[in-house]
Parts: sequence; structure tokens; C-alpha cells
Amino acid sequence: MTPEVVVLAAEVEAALARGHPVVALETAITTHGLPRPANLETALALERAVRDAGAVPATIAVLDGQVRVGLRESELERLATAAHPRKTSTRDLARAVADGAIGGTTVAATIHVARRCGIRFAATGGIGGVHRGGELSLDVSADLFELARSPVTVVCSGPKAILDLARTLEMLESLGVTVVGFGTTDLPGFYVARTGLRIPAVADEAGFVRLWRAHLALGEPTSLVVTQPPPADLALEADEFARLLEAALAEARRSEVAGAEETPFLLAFLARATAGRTVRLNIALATANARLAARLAVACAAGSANPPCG
Ligand code: PSU
Ligand code: MN
Repeated sequence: MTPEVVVLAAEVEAALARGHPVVALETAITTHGLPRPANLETALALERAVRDAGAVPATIAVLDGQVRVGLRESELERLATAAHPRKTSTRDLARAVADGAIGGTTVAATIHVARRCGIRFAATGGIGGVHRGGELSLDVSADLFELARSPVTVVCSGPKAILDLARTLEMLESLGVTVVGFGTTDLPGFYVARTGLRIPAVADEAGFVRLWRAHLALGEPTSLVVTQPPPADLALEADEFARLLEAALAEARRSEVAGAEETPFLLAFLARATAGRTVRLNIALATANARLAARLAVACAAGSANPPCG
């Protein structure tokens, strides 16, 4: 990537140069994950959450044939209201740039770009993973493969609950990606607080900083995936969610939706079926994750030179 293709906002560039904490924010949630106008409000709320915790937000997207790292409010608005924004994963980045397109970046594309810029923290709602039936369809999110080669800590509420969570954990293990629970040993499942799948926990911020330092010292090329449960007041019960998901998956089969369209389709179905509760939950958990990512970035930057990764 040449400098003209990846453009850093002045604030982000200055923060990185001084070793100040920076948190990358994905934008597929803006272009494809949330309905309007909640998508723009959320994108702004995520940036505010990062700032309030003392870090600099670097919202990443493709605009006018450039990968932009740090957007102005007017640019976020363009992204959030674009007629046909592209869902841009790693494989789509070059094409989106070449076509002069506008696109929201998935976790995969976001951490890919973050790594190139020396940004070490990112936040999202839920990471992609192995889709149900993925053992045959091979519909496995590029997020997993990018997590295997980008030393960027990603704070999330677990993999999106529409996925095959057990196989997603297996793949992360195979790829050498460390998954930890922030104060939990039960993998959070995005809309649900507990999935019954066990993960190692870090108790607190100090515990994470020790893990992060060890990971850095070992020179591991992989991500640390930090998961925290969704806010309790909005989280769904496991059986309630299971019923909703059955209906959503049946509708996806009837509509013959597959591939990159599946995630946005299922999220939209769940939003309709719950009269917007899953949207409120998605916003709340994404904001909480942005806040935690910033907190951890601040804690890790304290007393460390925060050298850019190669
Ligand atoms: N989490 C959300 N909403 C989203 C996504 C995650 O709350 O829209 C997006 C993320 O950008 C993630 C992507 O990287 O879905 C994964 O899509 P796929 O399974 O097609 O790789
Ligand atoms: Mn996919």
C-alpha cells in the first residue's frame, strides 16, 4: 500500500507518532450492520466512547478510492447514507480502491489496515467466524484468517451469535489466535451473555496488560481477541435467541441468501422480529466494546513505547 492509497487523518498520524493510544473502528457495522439513522449515531457514539476513555478513534473506511484511517463527521455521514456502499473485506480492498468505491470495512479489512498503520487495538460488535453449515459450504469469515496474521487486539462481544460458535472457537485455536474473556470464562455470544463454551479469562485491566506484553515480547503475529458479555439489561436469554435464530435461518434459506449477504440479512431479520431490541443491544455492546478497547489501549500505552508493528 502506498501512502496515497492509505490516508491517515492528521490526528491519528500524530497520535501514532507520539505513541498515544489509538483504537481502530470498523465500518461494516455502519454500512451493513445497523439501520439508518442509528448507524450514523452509533458510529459517532463509538468515536466518543473511545475519546472519553482517553484514546484517539481511527474509523476506517474506503472513500473515493482511498483507504481512510480517521474520518471527519461529514465523511462518516457520507458513508452512513451512501446509496450502495460495499461491504469491504480484505479481498475487496484493492477492488474498492481501484473502482473509486465507497465501502464499510469488515473486521478483517479493518485490522489488515490497522496493522499496516501500526494501530494495535480495534473494537467491533461481534467478529465473523464459521457460519452454520460452514464445514461443508466453507463459508468461514475472512475475519478469522486476518486475526491470524494481524497483531491487533480486537475487543468484541464474541463471535456473532448467528454463527457456529463451537467451530469458530476450534478454528481460532487452529489459527493460533488467543481468545480471552474479560472477567468471564464463558464465551459471550453477542446477543447472549453466555454460550456455555469455555475460554480462559483475564480478571482485569492489569491481567490484560501482562498478557499483551507477553504476546508482544513473543513476537506473535496473531491477534488477541478480548470478549466481554453484552450489557445485561438488553441481552437476550439463550432459548429466546435460539427460537429467533431458527426463524431467521429458515427465512434466509427461503430467500436463498448466502455468502457476504447472509450476515446483514440475518441481523435485519432479528431487528424486525424483536421490534428493534437487537439493534439497541448491538449499539450498546459495540459502544461498550469501543470503551473497553480504549481503556486497554491506554493501559498498554502507559509505560511502553508502543512501537509500530511491522
Ligand atoms: N458485528 C456487528 N455488525 C456487523 C458485523 C459484525 O454487530 O455488521 C460485520 C463485521 O464487520 C464483521 C462482518 O467483520 O460482519 C463479518 O462478515 P462475514 O461473515 O461476511 O465475513
Ligand atoms: Mn462469509
